[in-house]
Amino acid sequence: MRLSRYFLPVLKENPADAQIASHRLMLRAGMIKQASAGIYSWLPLGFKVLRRIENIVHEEQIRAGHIPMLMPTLQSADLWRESGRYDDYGEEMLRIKDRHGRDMLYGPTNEELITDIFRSHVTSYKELPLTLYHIQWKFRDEIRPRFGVMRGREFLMKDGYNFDLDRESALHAYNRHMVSYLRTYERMGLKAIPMRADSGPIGGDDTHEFLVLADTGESEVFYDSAILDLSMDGRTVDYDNRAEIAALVQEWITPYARTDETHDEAEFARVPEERRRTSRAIEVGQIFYFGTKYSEPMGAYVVNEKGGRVPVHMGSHGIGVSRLVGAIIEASHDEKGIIWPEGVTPFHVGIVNLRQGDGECDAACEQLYGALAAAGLEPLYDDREERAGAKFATMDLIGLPWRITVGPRGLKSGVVELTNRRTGESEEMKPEDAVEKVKEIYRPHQEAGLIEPMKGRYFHTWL
Ligand code: 5CA
Repeated sequence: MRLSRYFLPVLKENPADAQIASHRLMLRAGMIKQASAGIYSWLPLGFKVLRRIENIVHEEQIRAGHIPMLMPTLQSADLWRESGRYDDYGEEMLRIKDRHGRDMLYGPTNEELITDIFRSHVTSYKELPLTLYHIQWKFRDEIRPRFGVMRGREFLMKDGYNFDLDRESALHAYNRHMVSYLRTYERMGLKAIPMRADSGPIGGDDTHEFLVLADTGESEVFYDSAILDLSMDGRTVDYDNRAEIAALVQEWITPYARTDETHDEAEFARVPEERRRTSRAIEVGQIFYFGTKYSEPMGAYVVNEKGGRVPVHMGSHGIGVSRLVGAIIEASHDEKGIIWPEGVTPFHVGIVNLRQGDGECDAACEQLYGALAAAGLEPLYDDREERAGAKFATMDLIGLPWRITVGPRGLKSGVVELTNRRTGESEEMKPEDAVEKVKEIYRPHQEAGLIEPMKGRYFHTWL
């Protein structure tokens, strides 16, 4: 993309209403614009990051054997009356009447809708296990929407639902979700810690939240610092191997890690003192096993091997897709702006032309641009007639992890400069070496995907 043809409405001043770094930086970097309280338009740069995050979520869900689909945002109240949640859900649910006076609602979550789909089509144990998921906008009429996309009223969530014949198989689905989530967050450059949590209005006994440590987080957490040493390290896993998946989960849930709702002082005291930590944290996902809470009242039964009719065991599993954009920024920024992890960056590398209009500089930039695009990468070329300082400030603000600077002085000795946004370190090298180096940096990210690297397309296709 050439910046001269893009829409990147950066703000020079700090917006007055933004209290935390991610909100401030998303507004300043032209990623979002508030439409009304807790509701945002995603401008091109923000939309790109959102799509990158979605893609990683899709890839890791599909890898785990879960099946993508799409359910609507508006739901009929009747289904919620069947589960008994229409009255329970309270003020957070946005209730709407259509022209015929029928009660509708903007879905805050989808347990009822998916259970209805399941019961309409699945009747036998032979069709199990089954996990369906979608990534769709949700609405919760939060009393205090704040911190930008972090606590929105309209927000994008991945929600997945497993249907299993018995508790054991449903717990394997729970474990599969935990492992796929750990891989997902790691690919986004995040350390998200699974913590025993409280189930709230979703219900059920087994639930873990995934938390990213950050001073501005809304949750209070208590943990054993040993958990920070754990990593999936890109490990490949066999999702059908119950023992292997259970062992991985065990590894992650053994160190003490809880939110304030389930925190137990006596147990925490058994963690060696030097490893006891308390912190604020951002909840970026939650998984639940709730057995037959929805299948029984809604009649989602299957015939089992012995010919009996049994309610299916279910769980639901959510990732805060739009919240993740803010959470990643909270975890990765400095005073100059955002620092995108390579896995989610909106553009892979910035190209800064220090003397636009100079024949040699322009040609060198065009060549870099073409070579990077041919490698399946997306460069953002700042080809505007602007001062060098302004170009650097924009690149720093929008946080691309790598920048190639092209200037007349360097070109005289045949070099450009490759700069790392995180460390600020720069290295001079031949343009073709800079291309090779950037290709090498992104190779593991391209290979981590199930899908072909983008070849000038805006979206990956998953299906
Ligand atoms: N049905 C279950 C799982 S599918 C569910 O709704 N879980 S949840 O309530 O925990 O939401 C899942 C994730 O959505 C949360 O972990 C959080 O990251 C995100 N989320 C929840 N509320 C908001 C909000 N108001 N703004 C942005 N993200 C939110």
